[in-house]
Order: sequence, then C-alpha cells, then structure tokens
Amino acid sequence: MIRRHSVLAALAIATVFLAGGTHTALAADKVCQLAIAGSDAMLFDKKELDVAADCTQVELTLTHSGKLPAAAMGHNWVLVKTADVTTVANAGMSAGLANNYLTPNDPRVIASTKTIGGGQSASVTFPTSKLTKGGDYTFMCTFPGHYVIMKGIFKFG
Ligand SMILES: [Cu+2]
Repeated sequence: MIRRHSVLAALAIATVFLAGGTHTALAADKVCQLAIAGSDAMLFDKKELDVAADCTQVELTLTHSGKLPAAAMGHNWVLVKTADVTTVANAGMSAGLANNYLTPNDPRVIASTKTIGGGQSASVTFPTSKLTKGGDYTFMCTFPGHYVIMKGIFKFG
C-alpha cells in the first residue's frame, strides 16, 4: 500500500512538470533590474553595469534626465558584443529615428530600448541566456555620433 502511494505521488509530480512546461516548472526567474539615465549633455550617468550570475532576466530602464526632444538629443540603450560596437552604431546611423537608429532586426543587437527624448523613459527585458558569463559586452546609445562618448561596460557573471 505504501509503495502504491509513492508511485502515484511520483506520477502526480511528473504530470505537474509536463503540464507546467520545463521553464515555469523547473525554476523561478530571477529578474534583475538596472537603471541608467542619459542627459542633455550627451552623457550616461553610468560607465558600467553589472548583472549577477544568478539573474535569469534583466530589466533595464533608461531615463532621459534632460529636456531636449528625441530628434535633437535622443538616447537609446543598446547592448552588443564590444567587437560589434562600431559596426552596429554606423549601420544604425542611417536607419533614422523611426527605426531607433538601429538596422531593423540586426542580429548583433542583444537588447535595445526605443529612442527617447527629455523627460521620457523606456524599458527592455531580456534573458541572460543571450549572454555568456564573463563575455565582453558594451552598452551604448546609437543616436548619430553619441556612441563615441555614450557607452560603457556591461558585465554578466
Ligand atoms: Cu544618445
């Protein structure tokens, strides 16, 4: 009788796992939040962002602390491998504000927010499964000309 009960219990657990799907059933997401601001002086307020190794999702919020409109002093937040900074920024320059100064569906872009103006904010959430622990990543603003100054180191793990 005892043995029969444990078999039933094992079946019940297996059913829960199957019904819930591997992602939701196996582990709860750990969403880690980051915040950064861009200013009318064409600067980010942080030069480095760090994400702990146990974060499964990153939720980044970009705020524009200035007053200038997006067409004049727009900022976005774009995460790429450091080796892709110049290529992605140059390609984005010609894409225009309507495309947030990024080539649409650029596979080199790991995560990005829309381009915002003074007083606005924008967020992006992305899984850390897109990142390699200890990898060499850079965040930047791809508004034309900004990435030269508006960039920083992004560390995961
Ligand atoms: Cu900018």
